Amino acid sequence: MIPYSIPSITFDPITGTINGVQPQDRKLSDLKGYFIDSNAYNARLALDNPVIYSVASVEPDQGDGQLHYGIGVIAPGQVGAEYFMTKGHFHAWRPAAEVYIGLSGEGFMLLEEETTGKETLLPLNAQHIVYVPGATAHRTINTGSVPLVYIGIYPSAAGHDYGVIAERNFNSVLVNVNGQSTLVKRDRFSIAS
Ligand code: PAN
Ligand code: ZN
Repeated sequence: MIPYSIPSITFDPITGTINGVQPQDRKLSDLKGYFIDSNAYNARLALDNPVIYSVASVEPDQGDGQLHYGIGVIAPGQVGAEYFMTKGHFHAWRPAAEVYIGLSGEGFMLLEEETTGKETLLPLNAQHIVYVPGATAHRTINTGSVPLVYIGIYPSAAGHDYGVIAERNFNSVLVNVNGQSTLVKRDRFSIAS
């Protein structure tokens, strides 16, 4: 017998579209306060309000043992020297880990452990896997010239805690310095650099 009640899901690894799933867009205006160069942010917003990233989420079920997943698409671009990126978050249920798999494009994941503040920057390109441990803030960053597309798979109970990062942001920023992706401590970054 074929279990028809479990749907077959298809996606496009280049556009990040999941058939039948409406993505949620995050526009530049939704990211107020996240980019370090507020002058560059305001100047860009005065021109237009592009979609910085979108996420198509699939939540098949809730409860113990269940998983949710989402395909993220981050547009290429910068605000000042800082690459387009996600807001980043902790999971509301701190022990919840997550697996990210790069599908297309070029970028990085910035991880920051909550208790130690330890930072890790890992490439997230096609065929890269990044394991995000529990209690670790995670942000995805597009350093390439085409959309960065990835899938994240996490416990259904994980939830999103955006508050801590919205308040204090990550300790470091990933910026383009003479064409090189460079991680700089937030408090040492100067706009002229
Ligand atoms: C991902 C993220 C996605 C968007 O599905 O939600 O990359 O990033 P923000 O949620 O930080 O805006 C995930 O990590 N879920 O847990
Ligand atoms: Zn997450």
